[in-house]
Amino acid sequence: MSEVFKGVSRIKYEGPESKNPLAFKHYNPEELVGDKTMEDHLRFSVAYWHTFTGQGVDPFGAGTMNRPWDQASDPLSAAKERMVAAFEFMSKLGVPYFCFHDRDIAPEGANLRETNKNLDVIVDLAKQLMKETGIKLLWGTANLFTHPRYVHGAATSCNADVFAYAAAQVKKALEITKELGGENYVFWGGREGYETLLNTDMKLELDNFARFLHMAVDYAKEIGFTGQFLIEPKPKEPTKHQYDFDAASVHAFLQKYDLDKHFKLNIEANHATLAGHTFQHELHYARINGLLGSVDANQGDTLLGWDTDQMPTDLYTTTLTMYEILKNGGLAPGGLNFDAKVRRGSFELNDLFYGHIAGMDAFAYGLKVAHKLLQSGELEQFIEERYASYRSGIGKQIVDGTADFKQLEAYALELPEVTNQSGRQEVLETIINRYLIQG
Ligand code: XUL
Ligand code: CO
Repeated sequence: MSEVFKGVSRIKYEGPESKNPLAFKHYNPEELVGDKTMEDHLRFSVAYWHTFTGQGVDPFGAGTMNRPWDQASDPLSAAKERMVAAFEFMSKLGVPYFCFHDRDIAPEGANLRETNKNLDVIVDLAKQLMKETGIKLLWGTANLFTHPRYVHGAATSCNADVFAYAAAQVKKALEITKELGGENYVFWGGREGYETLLNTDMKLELDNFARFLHMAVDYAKEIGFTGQFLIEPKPKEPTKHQYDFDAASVHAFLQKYDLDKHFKLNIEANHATLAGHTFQHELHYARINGLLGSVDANQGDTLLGWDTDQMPTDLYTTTLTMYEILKNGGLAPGGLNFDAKVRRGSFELNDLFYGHIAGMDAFAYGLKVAHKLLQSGELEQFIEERYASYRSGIGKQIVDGTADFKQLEAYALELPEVTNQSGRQEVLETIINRYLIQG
């Protein structure tokens, strides 16, 4: 297929004053922030499904997207044209990584054998294009939610045949992820959950889910796949209650089933808010538990109660996200994957560039601000002082584990009235605003 994104050349950095919608205002890949380049800090990835496969369908309306590759005569030819166009787009955008589900890149055939053959054809093409462009695979995954066979779940289905089919699909997805040098492998369990407990054996489903993940770990070992395994929490949608509800519930699950050494988390902004948390809460919880592996970068809409997967443009959130990522020592081998789609009304091809440039600039800006904020140590200093009572006296005894209830009672009985200090939330929010405005 000839050039698809005509009239667009490699997107360049033009600086904050630029008004060119096809230029970066803040993302300057080679620019050093601290000891790393922006490119190395941010590890941007394009999500194949939203950007190349999504057609702008919603529950009330048909697709709206102008996507020349969808005009091809048959699904396999469309998949090839789509892949070539994807690499043209990603090269012009200058992103180092992409991510896919098996079914985004190649169509299902009449049976699993044919489907796997289709995948092999497209994986060969992807391999060649990756070699030509230098673009790498951040992660692969299997789509265990679209096909009607997964109506009752995949690894948590009530039907053992479905469990087996899902296992075969993940086996193949692991093989192709390895083949393409994928640095991670993601499990997102959109159908792993239930609609009603009236028909659900929750204990068996959870045990089976763990069995499935252990099998994946064993198979990865067997074939020598050394990428990082990631679980992506989400509380609901499409299933009413999803088992991987949020970072804390996945953490408990991993610990219970002895999987915590093998998995980290892929935290997604809009999933955090659906779970009633801020994005920063989920990132922070994962980080302090050594589980922050990768990020699906997007944003929701406070007025809408579902996963709108919008391009992340909110600078406050990108700043606090990068603050957590810097405190995590970065994300590698994970990255920032734009699990985000342009709005249904943004159906022109160039909207794909505008959307990604907006997200990349918002994260580059957030990175710069978060770096300055961290260097200043203003927030850390405040928190350190706030907890000073645990560094000496009775507080130190509590932390060292040498105090017990009887000792604490004796101490409390002798205490004069307790005095507390202000949490000064507004002062701290003003500090963030100061750095945000300065840029
Ligand atoms: C769905 C979602 C998925 C995962 C990969 O909400 O985020 O696209 O990122 O399966
Ligand atoms: Co996601």
